Amino acid sequence: MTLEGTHGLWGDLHVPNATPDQTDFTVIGIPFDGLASARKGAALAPERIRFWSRHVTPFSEDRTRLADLTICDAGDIPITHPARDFERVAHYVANLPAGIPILLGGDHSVTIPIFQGQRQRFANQRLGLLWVDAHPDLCDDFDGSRLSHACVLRRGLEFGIDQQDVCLVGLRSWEEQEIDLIENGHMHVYTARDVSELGMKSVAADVRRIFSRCDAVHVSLDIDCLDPSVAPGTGIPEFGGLTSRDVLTLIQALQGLPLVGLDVVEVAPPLDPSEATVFAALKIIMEFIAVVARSKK
Ligand SMILES: [Mn+2]
Repeated sequence: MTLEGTHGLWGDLHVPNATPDQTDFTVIGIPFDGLASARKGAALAPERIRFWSRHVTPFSEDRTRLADLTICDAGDIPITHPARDFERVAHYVANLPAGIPILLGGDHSVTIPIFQGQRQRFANQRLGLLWVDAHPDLCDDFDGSRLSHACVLRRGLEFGIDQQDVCLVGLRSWEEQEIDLIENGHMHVYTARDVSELGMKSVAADVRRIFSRCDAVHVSLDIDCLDPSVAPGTGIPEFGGLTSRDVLTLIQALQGLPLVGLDVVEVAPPLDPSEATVFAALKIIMEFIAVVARSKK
């Protein structure tokens, strides 16, 4: 193993000098953690995930060959002034061509403009949202900010994502201002304890059924959905989380659905010297790519 990597960028899937209209996926890093409420570090995730992407193989765990698919790694969109620069992210996402964006946070606030962009990109279509997270991020305002990483899904609903087309999986932590929407709203909620008691196969089958009526499905995955014993490198680790197998089962169950995007957020490399959290994110991304590869066959 050399320091440069055993493979090229993204396990050899990256095509140098390609543009997003020429590839199956577009990778975009958003290295920003200015709206994380507790521990920071997620701004360093895109660089570390890309670095280790040279050490993953172009196969999924079930030996799906990924080499037929292509990635354009479009680099990073820097955020210095969120109110202004989030507009750039939303505009970029809204105007992407047909391929599937894979967005690397950053704290979860970067998903606010991603939702905005996806809502515009699939205007007049039924856009489903799979939210995999320890937290629902449904606060209207947090620490004086409406762009906080605790307000992400609330903003997404305001952009016009229908509550009935939202599935939340892995939840286990709540703020007072979120309780009413969780208990009296119309979203589909599967807590981490539900997953433990029902089994992820059963939960994933529900999720598939709910999204089967959607025209497009975006996946937003906060790495803190995982139990901190397997992914400690995140701002707010929450005890009692999903297993790594749970998350893979959920991702793999998405096969055949009209997937239109993935964001992976809240990976904070400085908080996990083992970098297992970075590798968890990479595995999730590569298995997501494999789902698309199998759907194309
Ligand atoms: Mn979270």
